Amino acid sequence: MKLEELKQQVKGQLPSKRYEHTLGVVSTSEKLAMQYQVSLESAQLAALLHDIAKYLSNDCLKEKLESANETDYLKYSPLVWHAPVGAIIAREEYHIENLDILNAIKYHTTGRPNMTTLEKIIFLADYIEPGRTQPGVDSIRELVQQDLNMAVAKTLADTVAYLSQKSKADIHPDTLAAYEYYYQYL
Ligand code: DGI
Ligand code: FE
Ligand code: FE
Repeated sequence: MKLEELKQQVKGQLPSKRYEHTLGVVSTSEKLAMQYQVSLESAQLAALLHDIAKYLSNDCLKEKLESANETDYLKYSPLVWHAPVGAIIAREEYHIENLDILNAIKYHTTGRPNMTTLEKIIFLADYIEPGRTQPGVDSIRELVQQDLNMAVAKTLADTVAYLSQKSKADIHPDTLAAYEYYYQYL
């Protein structure tokens, strides 16, 4: 399928605000892919599909996780569920077979230790796309130009700090493991 066709399909699946966010993630990922020599097409596909499951009900997300034997996610916050389910839908409904693209979608919310360059790009682009306004985002926008690992480390540090102040018990183990792994680059 051509990228333009896929864009129209995704546009039909998402509310307009979320589609705008998605286009922001696509353009940010494209720049980073060129800068860090990753396949442009992989970056575009992963970015376009990363939040495809964002508006499914928790019941529907739960069902998808159960049928894919990914029930560990059910022990943790539903806010994270759309990421692994997005990867399931990308494979089943959009026929994406490339494991790097599928993992970039799966881990876009939590991150994980030792990410591939594509995984880091999608994780960061989601956090810094032009529509984002959270505190500290500008310093990550600058860091990303210099050092991808340091930018990932700072993003995880900010996310863990934000989540700890909200509800400490609710941080996904992948987020914590990623934070511990990338801490070395801070
Ligand atoms: O889907 P987006 O809004 O574009 O962004 P996202 O997929 O990065 O994350 C959505 C929400 O998930 C955001 O409010 C932060 C939260 N989040 C990220 N990591 C964790 C988390 N929430 C919990 N409970 N645990 C996490 O580890
Ligand atoms: Fe998301
Ligand atoms: Fe997103």
